[in-house]
Parts: sequence; structure tokens; C-alpha cells
Amino acid sequence: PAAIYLKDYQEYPYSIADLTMTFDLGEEKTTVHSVCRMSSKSGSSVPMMLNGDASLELKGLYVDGKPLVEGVDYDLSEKELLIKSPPSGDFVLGCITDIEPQNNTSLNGLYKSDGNFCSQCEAEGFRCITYYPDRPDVMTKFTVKIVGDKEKYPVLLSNGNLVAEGDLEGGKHYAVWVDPWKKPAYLFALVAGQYVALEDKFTTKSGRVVDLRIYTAAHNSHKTQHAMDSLKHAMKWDEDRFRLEYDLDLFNIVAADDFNMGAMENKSLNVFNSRLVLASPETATDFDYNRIEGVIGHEYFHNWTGNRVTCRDWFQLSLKEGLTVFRDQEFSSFMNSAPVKRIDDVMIVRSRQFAEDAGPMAHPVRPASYMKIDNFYTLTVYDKGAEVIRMYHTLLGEEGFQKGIDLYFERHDGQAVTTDDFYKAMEDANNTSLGSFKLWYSQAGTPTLKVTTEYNEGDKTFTLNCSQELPVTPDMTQEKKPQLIPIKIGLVSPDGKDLVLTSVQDSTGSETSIGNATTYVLKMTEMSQSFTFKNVPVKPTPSVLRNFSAPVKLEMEQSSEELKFLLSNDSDEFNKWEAGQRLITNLIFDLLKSHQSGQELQMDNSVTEAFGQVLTDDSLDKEFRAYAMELPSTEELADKIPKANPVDIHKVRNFVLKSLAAGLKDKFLQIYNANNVKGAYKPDREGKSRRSIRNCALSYLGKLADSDAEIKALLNTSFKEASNMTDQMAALGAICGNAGEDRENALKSFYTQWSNEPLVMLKWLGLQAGSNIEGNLKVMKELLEHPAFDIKNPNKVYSLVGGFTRSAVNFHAADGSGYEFLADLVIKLDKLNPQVAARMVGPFTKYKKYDDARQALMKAQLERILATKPCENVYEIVFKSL
Ligand code: HT7
Ligand code: ZN
Repeated sequence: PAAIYLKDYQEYPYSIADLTMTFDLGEEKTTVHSVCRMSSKSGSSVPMMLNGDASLELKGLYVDGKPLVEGVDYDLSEKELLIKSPPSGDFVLGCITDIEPQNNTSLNGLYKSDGNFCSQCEAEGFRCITYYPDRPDVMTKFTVKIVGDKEKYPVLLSNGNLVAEGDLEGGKHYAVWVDPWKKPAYLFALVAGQYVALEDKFTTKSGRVVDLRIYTAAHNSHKTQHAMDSLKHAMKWDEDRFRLEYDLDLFNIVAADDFNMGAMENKSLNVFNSRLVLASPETATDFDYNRIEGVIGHEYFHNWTGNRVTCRDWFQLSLKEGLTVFRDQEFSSFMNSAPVKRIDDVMIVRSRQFAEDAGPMAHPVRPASYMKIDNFYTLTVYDKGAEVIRMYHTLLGEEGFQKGIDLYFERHDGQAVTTDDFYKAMEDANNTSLGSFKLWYSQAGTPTLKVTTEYNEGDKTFTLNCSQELPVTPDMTQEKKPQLIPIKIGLVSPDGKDLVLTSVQDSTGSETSIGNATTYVLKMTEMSQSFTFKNVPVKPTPSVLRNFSAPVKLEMEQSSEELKFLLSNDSDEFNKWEAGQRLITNLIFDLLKSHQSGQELQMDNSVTEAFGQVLTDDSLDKEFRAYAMELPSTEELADKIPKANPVDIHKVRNFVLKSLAAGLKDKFLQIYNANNVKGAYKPDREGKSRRSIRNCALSYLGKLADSDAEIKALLNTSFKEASNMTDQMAALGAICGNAGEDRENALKSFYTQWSNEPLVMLKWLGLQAGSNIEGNLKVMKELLEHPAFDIKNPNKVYSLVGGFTRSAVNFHAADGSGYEFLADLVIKLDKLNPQVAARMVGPFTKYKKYDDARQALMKAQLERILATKPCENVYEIVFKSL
């Protein structure tokens, strides 16, 4: 496939006043009749290009009632329909297509899930429904009539307001929906089937009463209350924090079992992967409850950031996604612990986005080209995009940021715009120039920020010498320019308190008065630059990049003593956690060297002691303490060293976990017992914090179970007595860390208990797939044939296959068997669902990170996939990787 370039963008030459669609839903075929009132923008006739997938069967095409003739009036190719000379004034274009949703395994366009009709049109699914200018800058008002069998499809939904409904002959019925807001085709949705709804209401600040409905299959109707609560919280929060109100009288959410991604923000008809809607204490974990709250918020927030103001083209995807992720992060921080949420988000950026940025698919937040846009719903566009928005916030402050947001909506409501427009609104609203900040959008790769420091006893000054290094990435050959990096800093005095900062001078000579704050945001604009703080009475320990103020790799030498000091004293909770991470990372890499030179591993007891102090520090939030005990993932560690051997890293990491478990066993037991509270499950902050430290303790204790009968018994009791899924999964996970009878029994009993709950089966599949017990590939092959697995369901694939790729021992087995297994699956999936297949190729794209032998084995599998002539989605990733 050919690449599409941002630089080639051209406005669509026609506007569409409105679009009326009729869907006649059938078992063998569905007929779609669309009628557009169009006009040429220039007032002259220019060829009109309509997108259309090869699966469409064109049944009729007419202009102003006159049928068009193929070859004469229009040309039809695999992906396009070209009307050669449409009228130069206003005209009506009609199009009739037949489609087969029941055979659509790609879950793109209109498809069937569990017998119900369901649609997914972002990014380019609408072209699988009818011929249309399927691009986000073509916006119009939609009227949708749905006709279907009343018994099979009692619920008929689309965007906007229901304006008519009624019965038809032959057991059919119909519904007509009108959306008063103009929108691009990617926000269109249709759902038809057997559902029940949980209903509620929300009254907006200005007094609009909004009907809220969450539709699910009847047997899941008791699991939607948390989603409804989350929706109401999100609506209220968006009014309070961003002054943004909902703009229709109805907001619907539908849960679909078969869905390629998490959820979709279709105007007033959000469609959700059911795993992100359904929750009950018995079947969902605290993690699931948080995810549901965050994603319900995310999709709701899109109503303004994405729907009211949308993207001009798909290169601007981060305009809506980065901004909406930032908004959902802020919402979750508000609802839960802000430092913990920040740590969670940074862990994702560092362990996964940094790896993407260092691989063959590296692209800027605003990519310059793509082959398949589906492949650009990435951690870079979403999560690095959110970090970019956060940096505006850090640089401009809450008030300045809000001013920018207000101006953005004032200027662009109802438009399809670019990230440059957003940037301009931020600058103009604050009457400032953000200079090189814009480069965060156009330069790929993670900058490395190198910092050295010096204290001058005589002058009482403290200097930071900073330099930034911008990596070479495959997308960009010319030299990169320095990016504006906000560096949030505090100086901690030996008594553990933050020093008051009075003024700072940078290497260009300009001096800024700080005004007695204890943290300050340095604006680094050069490749290298130094900053000198004045009036620093004692030699401080610097706390740099507080709250992870920029998505960079910080390289700064600090001794173990300094890191331990920050771990116990830093007032910035993110950097307190970070100090522990750096301390343990240094230890793991030292041990890795010993391991690879054949030495026996020896734990550093002072590290155990430092971690023990945080673990038992009652002044800290319990959830924060649990996070502080979590070690960097094998992936994140592998990303930090060249030619990584993931199996060795896993072994050493496991040694450190075991050593901490042994060294702190009594403390873990005490914490487990103190927090092992019986009683009804509540997904509130108090309950979640308590369970998180309880289960952190249980997980560490599980590391000792192979040699400690008392702990073994404790795990089994914990599993048997669990009264909610959070505790049950924690116990199962701890038991499953060791091979043996207990593991087999627990897995069997879990299966027996939950085999009728597909969402719980995802956990069962995922846990087994991610196992680091040697030889687990055999189990994987069995699970592929198990009734709990279904290759056509993306959730099952993500749990089983995605889970497997996180197993250092089995996926990265030295004989290449894990890689071969993944390639086999990608080849199979390629024929069924290109988007899911392409996601599964992801782990191979990082092959250059690993040792020579593994690189060769992974590369061979990429070549094998390429030889099968895969679909465009898979092709783009494999081709760019090789
Ligand atoms: N905006 C939504 C994106 C999405 C999507 C993209 C490609 C293929 C399938 C998809 N399902 C949903 C999700 C979001 O970010 O809110
Ligand atoms: Zn989104």
C-alpha cells in the first residue's frame, strides 16, 4: 500500500448539507440507502471521490434522481468511486449498497456481535457501509432510519434524538434518529438487538435534564451501576473543571462483547467493549473498576474534545486523543489518589511508549505519514500526546491552560482543526510564545535529559548543567532541533525539608526571581543550558523532573545514599516513588552483571531496609506504599540496556523480589493480617487502598511459598476465602507463581466457578498465558483449543496471545518456539481481523532491543509473516520493522 502524507492534505471540494440513511437490516444482507444533499464549494464541477470498501456491493447510484452509469458517469475501483463530473450547483446524491454484517469478522463498519448489529466507524469503517467521503473534515447532519425484525432486534439505536418509531408489516419495526449536531462519518453509530437498559438522569448546570441509558444483554444488567455512577461523576467533573456541559437530552452507552478496542465516542451513542462497562464485586477487580471509571470518562469527554471540535485529518489524531487522555487522567486523579494515578500513567509511558519511540514504528505525536491509520492509534498519539498537553499545563499553570482551552472552543466549536490550531489558542490566550515547544508534535523519539549538578559553598549557589539528546528515528533523517523541556525542580535540604528558592539565572544570563516557592519549573530551550539557583544556604539533594514534568529519559547520577534520602524525604510523591525505582534499577543492573559473569547473587540489605521503611510508613497512603514496592517491569528494564537478554533480566528481577519477600516477611505478614478485613466490597478509595497493600503483601509472600509451608497454606486459605474478585485474583496469581498441585487445583476450581462468565475467563486465560513457568508453551497450545478461547473475539486474543508475549521466559524462550507461536497466530488472525492481527505483531517490532540470537529468531518470524502477503495493516508494521 502507498503511504499518505500530511503535506498532501487538500480540502474536500464538496460540502454536504445533510445525509439521510435507511438501513434495512437482514440476516443474509443489509441494504443501506444513503441520500446526501451536496454542493460544490467552488461552484464548479470537479471530480468527486467517494471512499468505499471492496466488500460493498453497489446496487444503485444516482444524482438528482438520475441513475449514473459505470464507466460513463463514474469509475469504480477497489477502494474508491469517482464521479467524473457532478453538477456545479446543489444536487442530491443517492447511493444504495448491500453489505453482509453477519460475515464481517474485521469488526470494522457494521458487524454482528452476539447476534446484535453493532458499528465501529473510526477511523475508516464508514466506507464499509456505503460510498461516502469518509474523512473527518467532511461534516454533516445525519438522519438515520433503521428497519429490522422486531423480535430479533427490539432495540434500534443511532445518534441524536429518536423522532419516530413504529411497526411495519412482516414482523418488522423501525426507528428514526436525528442528530442535530453536524459530525464526521467516523462518529456515526448504529446498534440493533436485544438489550435491557439501566436508566438514570443527570441535570446539567444550566438545567438540561439528560436521560442516561446503559444497554447490555439481560444477563449482565446487574453489572452496570458502576459505569452509570462513573458517567454521572464524569459529567459533573467536566462542568466543574472545564465548564463543559452536555449538549443533548439523551446519552446512550451500549456494551458489545466483540470490539477491537476499548470504546468509541460516537455522538450520544458510545459503544463500549463490555469489559469496560460491566463490573460486579464478584467478577471485577479494583483495577477493572478504575479502568471503567477512566474510560467512561474518556469517551464522555470526547463529546467536546473530539466531537464538537474534531480533527481536520487523521494526522491530527492526538488533537482529540492526547487532550482527552489528559482530561481522563485528571478526572481519575480527582476521583482517586493523584500521585498514584500519575505513577500509573508514567509507568505506561516509560515501559511501553518509550519502547515504541525507540523502535521501527517510531512516529511523532502528529505523524507525517502513514499507510493504515488503524496502526497509529498508538501509545505515542495517546499517551505521549497526553504528556504534551500536560506540559502546556505545567508551563502555563492551571489558569493559563484554562484560558487556552476556552479560546480553543470559542474559536473552533463545530470545526475540524489541527494541533497547530490548539497550540495557537494556547499561545494567544496567554499572550506568550511557546517557541520550540511545537517540536514535541513533529519530532519522534524520546529525548534524553542529562543533568549534572554542583554546589558552590562560597557563593551559596547551586547549578544544574542540563543537556538534551534527541535520538535518530527511522521517520526523520534531518537533524533534530532542541525541544522546550519543562524541568520541575525542588532542592531538598539535609533536614529533609524543601529549601525556599529565591532566584535562578540561566546560562544566557537572564535572571528570574522565583518569589519563595519550593518548586520551580525551569524552561530548557537549548541543546545544553545551565541554571544557577542563588541563596542556597546548604548543599541540597536535587529532586529533578518532579511529577515527571516532561516525557524524557533522565540521566543523572545520584548515589544510593542520595536516592535513599529522597525515597524517605522527597515531598514530591512522584519523585519519592521514583527514587525507589532508580535505587532498585541500579541494584538489578549490578546484579545482572554478576549473574552474567557467573557470580552468585547477593542482595543489598540496605535496599531491603529502605523499602521496608516505606512499606511500613503509616504516614503514607497505603496504595502509594504498594506502588513503591512494585519493581520496574522486565520490559522497562530491557529498554534501558542494549542487547537485552529478557530471561536473565527476569531471573535477576525475581531474585530481588524473593530477597525483598524474605527480608521483609514479618512486615508483609503483619500488613496482610492488618488489612485482611472481612465485609462487603466497596470500590471506594479506602477499600481500594486497603486491598492494594494487602495484595501487595500477598504477592510478595507468594514468592516464598515453594519453601515455606505456612505461606503455602496462607495462599490457599486466602484463595478459598476471597469474597471479591480483587482478592481472589491476587491469591490465584500468588499461587500460580509456583508450579505444582496447588496451582493446578486453584486454576481448576476457578474455572469451575467462573466458566459461564466470559469476562472472568479473560483473567483465567491471561494469568496462564503470562506465566513464567518453563515449558508453558504446551499449555498455550492447549488453551488455543479450549472452549474458553475464541480467536474471533479480540478480548480473548488480547488476553491469551497478548498475555503470552509478556512472559519473558516462554515468549523469549531461547529456541524461538515462543516467537514461532506468535507468528502462527498473526498469520491466522490476518485473515480474520486485520486490526487485531496488526496489534499482535507489536512485540516483534522491538526485536532490535534483544541479544543477537533473539534478534535473528524474531526477524525470521517477521520475514515468514511477510512471505504470506499479509493485509495492509500487518504489512505496514512488518515492512517498517524489517
Ligand atoms: N476514538 C476511539 C478509537 C477507536 C478505534 C480506532 C480504530 C479501530 C477501532 C477503534 N475503536 C475505537 C477510542 C478512543 O480513543 O476513545
Ligand atoms: Zn479517545
